[in-house]
Amino acid sequence: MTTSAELMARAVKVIPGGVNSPVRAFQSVGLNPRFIDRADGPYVWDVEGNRYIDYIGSWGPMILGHNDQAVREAVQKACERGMSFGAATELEVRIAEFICETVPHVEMIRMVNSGTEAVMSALRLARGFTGRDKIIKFAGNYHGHSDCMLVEAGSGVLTAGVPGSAGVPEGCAQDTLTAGYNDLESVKALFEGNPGQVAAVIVEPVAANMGVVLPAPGFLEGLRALCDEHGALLVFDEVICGFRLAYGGAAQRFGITPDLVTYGKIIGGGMPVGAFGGRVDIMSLMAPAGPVYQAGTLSGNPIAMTAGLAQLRELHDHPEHYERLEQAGERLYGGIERLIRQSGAPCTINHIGSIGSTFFTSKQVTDYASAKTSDTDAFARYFRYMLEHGFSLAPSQFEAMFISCAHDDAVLDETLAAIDAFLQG
Ligand code: KE4
Repeated sequence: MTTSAELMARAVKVIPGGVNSPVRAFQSVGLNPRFIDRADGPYVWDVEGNRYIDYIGSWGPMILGHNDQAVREAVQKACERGMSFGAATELEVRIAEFICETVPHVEMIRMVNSGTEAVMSALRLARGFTGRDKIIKFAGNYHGHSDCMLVEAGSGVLTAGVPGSAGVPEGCAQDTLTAGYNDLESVKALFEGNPGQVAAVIVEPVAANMGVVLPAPGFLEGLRALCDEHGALLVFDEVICGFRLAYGGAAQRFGITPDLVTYGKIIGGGMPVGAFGGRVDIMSLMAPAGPVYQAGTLSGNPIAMTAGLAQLRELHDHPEHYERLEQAGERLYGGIERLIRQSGAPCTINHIGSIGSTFFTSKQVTDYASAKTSDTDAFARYFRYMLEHGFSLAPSQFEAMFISCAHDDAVLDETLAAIDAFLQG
């Protein structure tokens, strides 16, 4: 039997940092990553055979639980008909029709292969539709790794962004403006400071990449009004929230209609799928129907579409799944809230539905600045304790916990008991 440590020693020789996505390297928690061998229901097993109750859920896609029978059997059957054709298929029509029929604000949709690709394409489309170049994003929001989204706030609120990664040209950063999450005044100032130049505002309607941070009352409504006032598009990045906070995502939960929406994760049922969609008058500008170019060899791949459609059908046809996710979220996150109060630990928790984050700070976390007051060393101690006791959490303070439909009350209560023991320790 090989061990995670042995695999990591081999991996770092042939894969940068030993992983295909940085957060998996466990760097912020100072541990060797666990290499996962298999998963089922609420559980994952590492290569040494250790079982964990899993709250990563592949970062969101596994909302039904790992190895869901309906999704697995549909994929197994689809594989017998061939893996990929590079040609139009009925499956792509069916999943697009299904989403357009069941998600009111999606009149047309284009499949891609990741959330990053969905966001990159949606922003190009917004620029093509409006003829404008600038994009407003929010500090602490993550929208994938396309150049114009790997940008940090400039020195002053009104200044252009600065590259947030090596390799991002100044030229890319200059058209990305950064506002404060839940700070409508900062958005107003950017619009007024860049009159007639803002193509779109892109927002995580519930932030989950600085840890979970909820929109303040009126924040999303304010963004909608500002975009309407200034002729910019409102883009909801629902890569995490989509089909999770409700079948219709945050847009449905908060009753706000975006002009464009981006999806990932759940829409693929565990396969690499992203998508962007929205108003037909905007989407119609996408090639080959219009002048905004975008393409993808494996976009709409039949196996991926099969997994996605099977998952979306299960979620849409059984609304009781969302009732369960709400109950489970209340049980777990409400339970953590109670344990924090009882222990007096310097922690706080934000949660909505089946996602939540425990912050190691006494401050209320309402934006990026308050999220950053968290004690990441304390989080790392918590993470290590939970891992050693059989719980797989996201290896970063600034990520979310994901509950699936497979997390029953016994699993949630076992989790609460472990957290209680940690907080009492
Ligand atoms: P992908 O390109 O990783 O499929 O999606 C990018 C993306 C876009 N928008 C939002 C709101 C996202 O959360 C993401 C990706 N989420 C991270 C987890 N915070 C993926 C995990 C990882 O990077 O490995």
